[in-house]
Formats: sequence, C-alpha cells, structure tokens
Amino acid sequence: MEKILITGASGQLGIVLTKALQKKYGVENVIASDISKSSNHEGVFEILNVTNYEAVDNCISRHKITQVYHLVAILSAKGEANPLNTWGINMNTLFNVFEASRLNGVKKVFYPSSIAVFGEDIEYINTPQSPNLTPLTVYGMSKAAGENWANYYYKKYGLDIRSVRYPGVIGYQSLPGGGTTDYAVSIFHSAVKNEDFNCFLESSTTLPMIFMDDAIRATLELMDAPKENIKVRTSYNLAGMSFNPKQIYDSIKKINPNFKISYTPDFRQEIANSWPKSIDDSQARKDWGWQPKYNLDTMSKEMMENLKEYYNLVSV
Ligand code: VAH
Repeated sequence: MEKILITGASGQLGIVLTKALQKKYGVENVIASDISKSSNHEGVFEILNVTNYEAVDNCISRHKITQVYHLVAILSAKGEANPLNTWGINMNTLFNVFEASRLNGVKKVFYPSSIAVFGEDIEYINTPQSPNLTPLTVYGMSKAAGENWANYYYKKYGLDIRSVRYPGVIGYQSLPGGGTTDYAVSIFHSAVKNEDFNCFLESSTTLPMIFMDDAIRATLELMDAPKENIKVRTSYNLAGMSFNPKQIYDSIKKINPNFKISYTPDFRQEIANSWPKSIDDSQARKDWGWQPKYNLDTMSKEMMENLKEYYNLVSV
C-alpha cells in the first residue's frame, strides 16, 4: 500500500499531479500539502511549511508516507527579485524533504529539475544530457545543486530519488507563477477571452516546452520504472516540443484568426536566451521508454477547447 505526500500541491504542476496520483493510488492515500490551499483541491490536504524540518518529519512519519513528490520551488523569474531568499527556500526545502525521507524510510522521492539548469557554453540545439551546468538564475543554480544532492543521497544512503528536467509546462488546469515560460500559458487565456496578447519575450525566442498531460505522464512513468532501469541519478533531460512566441501565435491563429499579438521583451528575455532551444532526451527514451504525445498544434487545440469550456462555465 502506497502513501503519497506532495509538497507544493497548490502550484501549477501540483494541482494536476495531485489529481493524477489520487486516481492512481486512491484519494485517501494522497496527502496534498502547501502553505495555502488552492480551491481546486479535493481529498486530503495539509498546510505544510516545508522550510520547517520538524513539520516535514512529523507529516511523513504520521502518515507513514512511502513516496514524496517534492514540488516546492521559487521559479526562474520571480526568484531573481531576491536571490538569497530564493536559494534559501529552494535548498532548505530540498534538504528537509531528502533528510526526513531518508530517516523515515520513504521508498521513493520525485524531485523536479528544469531545463533552467543549463546556461552558458552549451549546445543550444539538442542540448545533451550531461554538459557543464552553468545556470544564470538562482532557480537554475538551486535545481543544478539539487540534482547533485539527489545523486548524493542515492549513492550514499540508497534513497531512491528520481528526477526529470522539465521544459516549460503548459496546461489549462492551473496557472504558473513566476516562471519565464509562463507566457505560453497566458497566451491561451488571452486568445480564448479574445484579448490582444503582449508577449514579454521576442517573437523568435525558441524554448523547450511540454503539454501538461505529457509532463504528468512522464512523471508517473519515471516513478513506475524498475529501479535498475534508472541510470541517471542526477536528472533526466525531457523533451516535448520546441517553439517560439511567433509559432505558438500562428498555431492559435488557426483556431482564432482574429487573435493579435505584440512583443515587449523585459528582463525575462535574458533568462530565456540562456536556455536551450531544444533538448536531447534520448537517455530517458532508452532507460524508461519516454515518448511525448503532443505537438504544438495538438496542444493548442486541447488548450483552446478546455479553456473555452472553463470560461463559459465560470461566466454562467
Ligand atoms: C520557469 N517554468 O520558467 C519554469 C521552468 C523551463 C523553466 O522550470 O522558471
């Protein structure tokens, strides 16, 4: 019998991953936690401040947790406003989860990394699994350090931590907060509401992205894979699709021909410029059979249909 704890369950991924894990393991076996509750949650929810070690330890031992999905993090753009605070929160929460998991005999931990671990001096097209990691944001630095800690806890203590480097995640079920790839979610909300969209990145800024369904499936497949198949104990490169703002705009225009876009790049442009344009995820494909299902047009269609339904429902 598995008992699951999710930290950061009210975030963009957390809201959707909680539902997927509830479906897989039963609503009563999934403890969703965050510092505040999102109205979307059904099932068991606990207010949990993951910067407090005793609180994390208590939650894991009280619920006899067997798997932890540690999603708490301050993202790339927001994190730059207060670098030391971002480092503190991202790293302290990681140490608290890894250490409490080890001491309480947790069987598996999921730790999300990001393509933000990449920075200067990489191959920007098909960025390989293991180049030098020289991230330019504190978020990227914390994820790169976290990957090494994941590897360390596995090698030193045998804690079965698994990780993927998510591209920008795009879904209709929840909103991102404080990331550089957030534009690719907001653009759909504007399109559905027939509002003009002002993009904070230049039209030609290509970034790796993934549709939420694929991101969730990748997570579940990685966690289900036999232990001996997991050869990468830092974090797996993961790819879905790659596009720039002009290309996503063109894809949306096929559905909403009147949609209009303008571009006003801000500080997030520099962050985006330091990231890969596309990712080589051949190791994930080889080790645990990763295969994305969505491309830009199939994703746009799903996003538009679901958001139309959402806005129609709330306006009733
Ligand atoms: C961010 N969405 O923009 C995150 C992500 C690929 C980047 O980790 O900060």
